[in-house]
Amino acid sequence: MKNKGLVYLSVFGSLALASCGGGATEEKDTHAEEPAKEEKHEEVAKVDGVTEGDIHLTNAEWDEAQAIYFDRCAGCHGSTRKGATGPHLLPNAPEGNKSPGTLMLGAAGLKAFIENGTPGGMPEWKGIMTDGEIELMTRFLQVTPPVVPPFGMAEMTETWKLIIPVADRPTTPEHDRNIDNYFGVIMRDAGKVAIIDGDTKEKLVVLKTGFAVHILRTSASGRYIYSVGRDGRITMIDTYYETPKIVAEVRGAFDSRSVEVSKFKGYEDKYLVFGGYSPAHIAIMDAQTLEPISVTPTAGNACDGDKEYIEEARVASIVASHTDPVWICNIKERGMVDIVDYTDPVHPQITEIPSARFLHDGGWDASEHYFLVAANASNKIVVIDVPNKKLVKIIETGIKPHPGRGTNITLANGDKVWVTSHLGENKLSFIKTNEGEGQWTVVREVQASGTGGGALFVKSHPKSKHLWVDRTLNTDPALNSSVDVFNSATLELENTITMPEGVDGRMVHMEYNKGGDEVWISVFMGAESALLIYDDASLELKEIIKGDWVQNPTGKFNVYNTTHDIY
Ligand code: DHE
Repeated sequence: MKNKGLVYLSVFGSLALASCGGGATEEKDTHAEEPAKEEKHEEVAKVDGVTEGDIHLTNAEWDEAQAIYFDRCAGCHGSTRKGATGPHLLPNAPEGNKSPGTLMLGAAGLKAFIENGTPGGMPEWKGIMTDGEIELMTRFLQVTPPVVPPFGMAEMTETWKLIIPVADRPTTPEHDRNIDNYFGVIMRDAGKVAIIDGDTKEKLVVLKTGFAVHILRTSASGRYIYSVGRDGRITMIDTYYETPKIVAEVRGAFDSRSVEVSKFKGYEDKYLVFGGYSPAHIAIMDAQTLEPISVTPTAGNACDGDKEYIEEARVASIVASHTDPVWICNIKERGMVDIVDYTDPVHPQITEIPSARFLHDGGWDASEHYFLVAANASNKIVVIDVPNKKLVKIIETGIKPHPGRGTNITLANGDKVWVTSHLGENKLSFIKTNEGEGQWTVVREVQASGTGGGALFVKSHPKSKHLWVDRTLNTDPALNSSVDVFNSATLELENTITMPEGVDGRMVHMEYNKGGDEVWISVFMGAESALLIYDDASLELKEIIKGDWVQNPTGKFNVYNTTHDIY
């Protein structure tokens, strides 16, 4: 085998570094760091590929396979292929691990898994990946995986770029628009974020923000929008400008999914927290400039007391408390809920609460006192009492709960419930959150249309009488291209919203406007991307936002609702 370490840099080094710190602000801007990328490729060109036994990949194939793995597989199988919610993909099974090594599966076995998926939740990649890409992955997965190079404070600080210092930014908005009703919309595959005025539906700007942006969060004041993507890059957008601008960037890791800010009184717009997938760590930055302040690795023992030490303990969802100066960071593989006190951001005090393995996504109950998070591969929802830093309960709900941030509604009998959908089965579970009989139990279960799971997100609003549920990952095209709308008091299905003419793809992720009377839905993974805007009372389609710039939109985040955790 030849020099894989060097080649490894081409994805975990240049791909993200080239996209970070270049000061790219407007769509047409180019990245000042392109030469760095070329330098790395020159370095890579010196070696002649990777050979192990009978398996050979050229340099170009190795780079392509890493990029495909990073994009399609790392989320479930881990950046180092040691396994996460999905099994390991190492040539030989580690001792005691029941999943066979990839060499034992061979090219034919791997091809069958990749093409057909598994009942356990692995998608079918045939039709999404080409036959050539699938064949390439069968070779890549049979050779030793690359090693993650170090990425700590020094590397992070090197990528930090303060594009517009605080003193040079406007002190008041340069416009009369209603920032509270701005929407940040992610164009995942284009690596861009669009800022749309929710009142007028005008696109204000489309900004280059990095590879496969995953989520957006807003500062406590609502002024700044932060994006984070699969290249670990955080981009900070200032909405005070007439045309919103990128004012700072930094890369927090090679791969990530989450970012949040300090929201407690006295700490508004002060600190930002970043969750690394690879390397797995919690990084704290200055929320005004993105200057790195500290980094804390998250490796450690698993929650269930079996003394298993987990190196790749990725940081999944993060929420900010409104009642205490803390963030709640969910350490996926270890099943630990970390309550991070940011009063001393250089040495943050972390209280670890053991819960259940494979923590993923979650959100607040209506009181913003309890945080509920899915331990998706354990089929559980974990409830945390945040001010008291205590585990309240672990609740079995169904196969692979996937709530997004969940949503809070009030049932006809007065029960306040937090809702989760499921990826693995057709079930919505309603967990009672207010005091009284049945608190922290599933008090209702309801099925959406058709059969099978594939639901990713649920959404309602305190002013709404509706609960919206997507089915994005269901294999039935009729279901993945529609959204069910339930009466939020009776839980009767009121309507199934189907794809309007001239739009094609899957429906994903609902977001309300500030007033709570409009719902925005993304259409992606099809021939004609769009944003659909529905009237929440009549369920009529109000507007379709389309155009060359609308490219595979995924998450949308209303400034007011995101700042105040309204869902
Ligand atoms: Fe997500 C939230 C991780 C696939 C769209 N996603 C999250 C969060 C995590 C996560 C940890 C919670 C962040 C928070 O609240 O701080 N997502 C992952 C994965 O690891 C996974 C399974 C595979 C991967 O490689 O990324 C994955 N996610 C997807 C998708 O395929 C989606 C539909 C499109 C995409 O971006 O690739 C997708 N995830 C989203 C969205 C949110 C999200 C829109 C934010 C929901 C919200 O309302 O807050």
